[in-house]
Amino acid sequence: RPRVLSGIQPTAGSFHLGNYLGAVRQWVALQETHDAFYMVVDLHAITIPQDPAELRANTRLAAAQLLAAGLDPDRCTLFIQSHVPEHAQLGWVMNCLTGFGEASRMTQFKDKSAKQGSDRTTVGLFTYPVLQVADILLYQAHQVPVGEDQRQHIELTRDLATRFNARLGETFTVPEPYILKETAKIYDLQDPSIKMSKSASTPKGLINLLDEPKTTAKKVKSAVTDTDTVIRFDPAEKPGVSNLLTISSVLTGKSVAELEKEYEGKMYGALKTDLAEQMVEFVTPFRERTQAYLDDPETLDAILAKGAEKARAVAAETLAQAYDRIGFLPAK
Ligand code: AQP
Repeated sequence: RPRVLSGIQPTAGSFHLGNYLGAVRQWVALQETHDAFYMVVDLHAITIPQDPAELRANTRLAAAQLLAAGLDPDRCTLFIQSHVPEHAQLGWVMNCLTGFGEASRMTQFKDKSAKQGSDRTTVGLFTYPVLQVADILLYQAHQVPVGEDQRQHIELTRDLATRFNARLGETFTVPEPYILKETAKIYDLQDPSIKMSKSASTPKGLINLLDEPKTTAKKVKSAVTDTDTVIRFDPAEKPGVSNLLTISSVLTGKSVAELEKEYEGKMYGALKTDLAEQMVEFVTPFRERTQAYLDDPETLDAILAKGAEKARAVAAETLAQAYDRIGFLPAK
């Protein structure tokens, strides 16, 4: 079985619809066909300041949401990044292999640091893509299911794996991004020119999966469309409507072409009302399942402990091989 690896941040509150459609949904599907490793990336979360109690709670919350979304601990390995110390260890190695200019070209860092200002931007945020390289290479992943915003980081991973292999001998699998075209980028409901994102979206433009279903329905109904009336998939001319069609297509399992046909001659309100209903149908059981995992932290922690053990076995083997190639003297 080919292997996949991906991660998600333990965000305060809730995953958003972009996280789910762009990444987590694919994770659920891939556990059937791949040897799948998925993690909550708490090491990445501390690139910005975190309250310790909240970070702990958000880490459990993220794991609970992943299980609620359909990850099955019998079919995949689900773990917390900091439970596997090899991530930080290989992360350092990768830092020493990365050019400063190369890291400086990462557009996510440029965007985020420009917003935060240099005094509030940590060196950790700067090297976070390099830690991500280590995350992926430790598991010899063939594919990395992510949204479009992560493509550049997967490219960096390929470059560093190739560089290490060329200098020190074949060690790492060079991974491919796994990005589904249709859902690679879900857009903000209020400003469909930007991606839906926890840091850039306005509250009304961001669908949090754990919001009250009523709030979700309201946000969908007040989504920005355009002054035309035709329901047609045309991301350049009609980004708002196209975004709604994409979301509805995934939630109903109908193709966008089928939906276009269904809404022929109908107004935007019809699409929004239906989508609001589809969203409520999706988030209601998702919320309940998440809560059930949160109500039983012992079971949740046991799943994560088992996941960490499985992950560590793989990560330790890769790290030992990398350390050997580098020339580190083995501890006796
Ligand atoms: N709008 C999106 N469309 C498609 N995929 C998306 N992803 C994020 N936003 C979209 C994908 O979700 C996965 C997890 O990303 P993350 O851990 O970076 O989660 P996040 O920090 O909550 O994502 P944000 O909202 O994008 O954070 P900020 O605003 O801090 O940048 C990834 O695979 C990502 O591609």
